[in-house]
Amino acid sequence: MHFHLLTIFPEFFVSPLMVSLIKKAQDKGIVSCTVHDLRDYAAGAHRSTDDSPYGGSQGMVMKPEPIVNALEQICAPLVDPWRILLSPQGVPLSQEKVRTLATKETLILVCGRYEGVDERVRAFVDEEISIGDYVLNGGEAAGLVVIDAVSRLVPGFVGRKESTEEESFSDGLLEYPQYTRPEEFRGMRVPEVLLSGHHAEITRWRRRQSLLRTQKRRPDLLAQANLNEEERGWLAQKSDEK
Ligand code: J9T
Repeated sequence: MHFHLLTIFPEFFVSPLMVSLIKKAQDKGIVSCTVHDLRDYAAGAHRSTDDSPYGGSQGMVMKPEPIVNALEQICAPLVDPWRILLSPQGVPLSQEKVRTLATKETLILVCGRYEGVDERVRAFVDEEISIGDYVLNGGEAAGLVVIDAVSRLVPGFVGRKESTEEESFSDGLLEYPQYTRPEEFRGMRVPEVLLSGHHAEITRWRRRQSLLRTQKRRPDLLAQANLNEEERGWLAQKSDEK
């Protein structure tokens, strides 16, 4: 999986991409991240990448030429690059979207600044993605979120297959509670079933905890989740008990 980031702040990406699993994945050669400075694609003595908005208002707007020049030059030698503009106006990022993005060979992530990019840039990208309903100073942090979420689905990125598959959202439910040593911490004990060694019971307990937690915290997710009749019945009974 190849990621290309287009930004006016290339330094932003130095340390986040140099630590932990994303660093290991790059060392292993299963992921590559290339950061492009938009200034390198800007014309004029000042190589400016932004300008004041037509019609007037506060702030600056990113000029179209540096972004489109960069997209054209970077994409020219690539096979089927998928170009994404990160913006609060985009399609919300979800695990399903992440899975689709992980099927691409190369993602080009255009990081805009808070005030916005010239509208005509949108004609040169394949899609626009938002990481949530809030505003950032720039698309850089959003670009990192996309890289983080997508790269962990690249085969070989996470050690064990289960660790990606079992976690929250992969089956549309929140994750069950996790515990490690000690058995008792500040008066709170680890649930007995987890100490029992009965694998079938542990699996059932975890599934039910996932169901309860999702019902309580994210009922919107539960409506979409893949539950069987028995699970739906059990949950209905649980909420009647309250
Ligand atoms: C400037 O970019 C943003 O503010 C942004 C990008 C992607 N998702 C968001 N929610 C915000």
